[in-house]
Amino acid sequence: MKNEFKWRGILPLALSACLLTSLVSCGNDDDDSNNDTQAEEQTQDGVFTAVLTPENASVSSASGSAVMTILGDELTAKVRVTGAKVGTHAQHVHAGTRCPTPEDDTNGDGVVDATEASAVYGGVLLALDSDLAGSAGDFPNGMAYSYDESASVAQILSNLGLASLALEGKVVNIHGVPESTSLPATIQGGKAAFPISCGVLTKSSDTSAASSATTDAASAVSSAAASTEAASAATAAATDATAAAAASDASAAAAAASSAVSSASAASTGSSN
Ligand SMILES: [Cu+2]
Repeated sequence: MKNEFKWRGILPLALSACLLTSLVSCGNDDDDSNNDTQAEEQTQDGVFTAVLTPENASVSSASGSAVMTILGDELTAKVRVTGAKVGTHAQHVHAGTRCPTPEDDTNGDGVVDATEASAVYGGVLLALDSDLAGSAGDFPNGMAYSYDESASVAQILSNLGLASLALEGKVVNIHGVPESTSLPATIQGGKAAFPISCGVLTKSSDTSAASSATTDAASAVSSAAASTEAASAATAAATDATAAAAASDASAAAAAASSAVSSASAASTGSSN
């Protein structure tokens, strides 16, 4: 990545070739494509959710959800997957704007392989691994998993050489079937990168309510900090509010935030007696 960046001023043609290359490869953690259109986008605060539905339904029944929240400098990414096959599942935010369909099986072998899929969902924007801010982490594995990581937006931008992180409309894709999976010999891109589940990130319409609820809960925590008991009650409620906000459920977040405020004040009252 750093090398690609260094080349930018010197060898624009070489960079174009790199981008073209990264567009048709996937499942590799270091395969971060950043393109110039990114520079024109702005980092968007908010909650972005994708419903993950099976790709290559003859092979995969993997489904789930991805919820990505940007609040100030923090990006939180939560992915839930069930129905996958055993093994490691590379998962990324891709730069494209739609998920592959059976019509994208350009070689007609009955599946949309990693190479065919990359032509649709684009290169890797962000690897959802255990090192969300960098590219040295591990991907989740198993037939069902919950992934939950957060990182500094500034650090992500710096590490990936991006000007902004604009998630709305981008694609979340889950990869990977075991080598034992029976697939046509004509597939390209390998089984580890084979696309199994996909969804497009849409911005929750109610994020302002959700994020202000989270802010309310956070301020309840700080105002209750004088009392240990109050602080722990408020922290628990604030966690609920944050979780609800991340799930883009503004009313649940607001309810949890108000419960944070009331449990904080109740506990303060209790502890001052
Ligand atoms: Cu990917």
